[in-house]
Amino acid sequence: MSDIEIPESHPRYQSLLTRHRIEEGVEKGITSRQGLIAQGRGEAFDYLLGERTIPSADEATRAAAAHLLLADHPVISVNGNVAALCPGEIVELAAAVDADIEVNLFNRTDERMRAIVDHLRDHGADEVKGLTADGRIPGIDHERAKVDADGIGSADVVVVPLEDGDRAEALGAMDKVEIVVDLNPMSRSAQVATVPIVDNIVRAVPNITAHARDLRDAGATREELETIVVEFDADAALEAAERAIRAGADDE
Ligand code: PTJ
Repeated sequence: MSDIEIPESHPRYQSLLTRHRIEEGVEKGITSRQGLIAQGRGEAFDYLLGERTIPSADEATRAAAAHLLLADHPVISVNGNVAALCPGEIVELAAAVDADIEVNLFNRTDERMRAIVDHLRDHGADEVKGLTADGRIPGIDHERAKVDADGIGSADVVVVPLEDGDRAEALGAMDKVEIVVDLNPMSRSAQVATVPIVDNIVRAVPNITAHARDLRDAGATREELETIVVEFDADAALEAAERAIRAGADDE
């Protein structure tokens, strides 16, 4: 990831770096132009959250790590924004929890699919799924329905960052465990997620990896992981995030 010409001590460094990555993603044909708008929407929520991981998001991230360690076939879904913002971190997470990576796009074109697959390979991914597209998610009539049968099609746990709501709903209807990363706790995808992580993707992905490594290094048993999963309360996490955002707005 190329750097920007401002010092890391700049108070808006992270935010400016994130913008730069998205802009560069559009220039490279990885991110859609709609992705710029989605990023702007996310930034507004992040600003109100204080651009930090709130405690309820950290708890959700730990529950996500436990789900991924328990999974038989976990898959991380990647779109144009995720590929631009944290490609190396996605590859690291996949390695930490033995997950597949699959590209799945709302604005799907062959060129963007290939550009994203190549970009992820440049960041260390061995295999990237999504180009075969021999499976379909029932109940969706747009390009996001297209999945690999041996990828998202047969996954038991799917990480779906920055998603629009209807695929999130359809994956839930297929009885898959869904880990959603979305800065808007009121979005449909966050609302239907098994585990909603209300945090910026650039913080959430490395944080899931760190929790997964900690749990593994501590020798967590299946029973202990299952307890973390069962004790996680998605509604409470969404309420806590909404409260934090409203408090941030009141402070302005
Ligand atoms: O690459 P494609 O073609 O698959 O298209 C991807 C986008 C993101 C353009 C598409 O999925 C889309 O339009 O998404 P939405 O409906 O705008 O939803 C994106 C959600 O992600 C919104 O709720 C944003 O608040 C949230 N979001 C944006 N940036 C971030 C974020 N959440 C976490 N981290 C971010 N950096």
